[in-house]
Amino acid sequence: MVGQAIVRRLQSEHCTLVTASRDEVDLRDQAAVSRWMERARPDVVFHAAATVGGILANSMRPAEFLYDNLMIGANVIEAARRIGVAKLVYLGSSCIYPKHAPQPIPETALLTGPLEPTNEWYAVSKIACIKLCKAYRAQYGCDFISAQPTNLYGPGDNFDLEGSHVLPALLRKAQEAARTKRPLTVWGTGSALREFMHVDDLADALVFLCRQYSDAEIVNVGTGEEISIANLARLIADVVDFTGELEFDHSKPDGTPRKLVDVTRLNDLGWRHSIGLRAGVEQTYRWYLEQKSVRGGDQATR
Ligand code: GFB
Repeated sequence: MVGQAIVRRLQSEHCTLVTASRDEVDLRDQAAVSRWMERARPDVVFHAAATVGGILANSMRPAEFLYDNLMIGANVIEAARRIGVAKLVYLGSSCIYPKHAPQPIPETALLTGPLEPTNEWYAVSKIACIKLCKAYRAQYGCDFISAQPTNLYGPGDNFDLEGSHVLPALLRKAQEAARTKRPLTVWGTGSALREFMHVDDLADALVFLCRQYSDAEIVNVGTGEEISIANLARLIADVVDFTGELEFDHSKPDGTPRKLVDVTRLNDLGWRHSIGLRAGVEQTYRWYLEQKSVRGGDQATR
């Protein structure tokens, strides 16, 4: 999802795009990454690739989330240094911050307290690679920067109910509930607060940072606006035209109670998001329905 959005955004820039698809190169394989980097010799790298998933996938596949993301990050960062990449933009995540960080979360909250247990494996891999960028800047003078996006959504998202994040999951479940006239099941209590950003806004922010920012300090990328999961479910029900009951499944975890990033640093640099949540959800829902009709049934949902 993020890689495709960056490609869309860069199409209006004066540059030659080189992408590394999953079929082309396994980023966990150091030799394969080195070979690819030597051949492609990019000037700039946007490092968005990762093994990702929602709260359940994180809890059920801790080894993959830690190992894959450590390897992917270290391989790409080291190969970029070796061929002398002029700029690398590494994507972390808002889950790098402590579970009980002050809200909105400033960049300075990193490593000031224990992590949220449901995503600590993913968070540790992201923190390690953020530190790698910082260390490469200090020791080798590499202009490698690191952005921390908040919860993302948009076209290209994963709609698989086991592995996905909340927003695509609720879009799919609401659509199915409307069709079958059954209740919409929402995991947890609905009280957890989250911040959602459209992936096209993220891509725009990354291109902005790539141009404007060269510093060891990390930068949060978000909207500065939050919503409870219950209200997100209501908004999605409205977009999908689902008028039935919401059911809260208390056997599923809420995860971190609140996760709103402080975007002062990014705003002060001169960037602000432009896609509102409702408009973004409507556009994503249209994309989902188109995919479903093109690919047929559940094929669209991976
Ligand atoms: O999006 P999500 O899976 O990830 O869940 P996190 C957000 C909230 O939505 C949690 C609730 O409180 C979930 O219990 N939720 C309600 C649901 N219904 C559903 C549903 O059907 N599916 C899902 N998935 N959630 C992620 C991390 O945490 O944040 C990732 O696990 C990543 O590693 C991402 O860092 C940014 O926001 O809790």
